[in-house]
Amino acid sequence: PAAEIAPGAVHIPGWLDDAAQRRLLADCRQWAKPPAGLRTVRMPSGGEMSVRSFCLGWHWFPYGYARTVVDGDGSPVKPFPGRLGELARAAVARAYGRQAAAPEYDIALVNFYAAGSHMGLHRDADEKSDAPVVSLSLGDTCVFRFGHPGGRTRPWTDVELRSGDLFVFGGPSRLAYHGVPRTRPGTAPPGLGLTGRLNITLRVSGL
Ligand code: MD3
Ligand code: FE
Repeated sequence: PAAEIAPGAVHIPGWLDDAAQRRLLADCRQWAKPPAGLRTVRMPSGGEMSVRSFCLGWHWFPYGYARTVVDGDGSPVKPFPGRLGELARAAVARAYGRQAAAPEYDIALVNFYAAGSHMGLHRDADEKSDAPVVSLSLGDTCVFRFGHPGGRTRPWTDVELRSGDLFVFGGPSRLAYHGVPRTRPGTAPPGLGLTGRLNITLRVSGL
């Protein structure tokens, strides 16, 4: 059953079936290869993120978007596949029902969480569009923390995200603080063949 965690933040457990999860994972394994493959993100402060990431369509770096891996191997970012655009539109329709204006999704940002990886509370404010962000989870279950737009303070809601879950963040939730305090290593579906967690976010750059 779908759950609205906050206005505009809709969680649909088990949206991707086993076959769709396996296909998305196989695609991610290809996209993660060099050039413009999976990399560690270094923050302006000098610290490194514990998750590793790659992008399609536009390359995210702290804090902006570029067409090349400006903070890595310098390669052009791989193209955004039309298939992921269709998946994003289907996800938004599933979460909100039919929408008036359907924007063109043009970014995939994929995060890999090995055991022990986490993501601190942050906002996604580098896109120049207020279109909803679509999140798809594969592999290990995680604890996802959803706060509010006012800062890294309580109240927040912790939700377990499992392999195949869809989460759509739009409207008043688009600029809310959120993060992943922990994953639960060893909880991935046995048939999937993934050690760790992958999160795929689909976004509209507005660029
Ligand atoms: C709420 N990723 O890539 S997905 C990120 O699981 C990110 O890897 C987390 O936060 C992950 O920026 C959380 C859920 C998510 C993604 C984007 C959002 C929630 C969001 C954008 C706005 C509001
Ligand atoms: Fe985020």
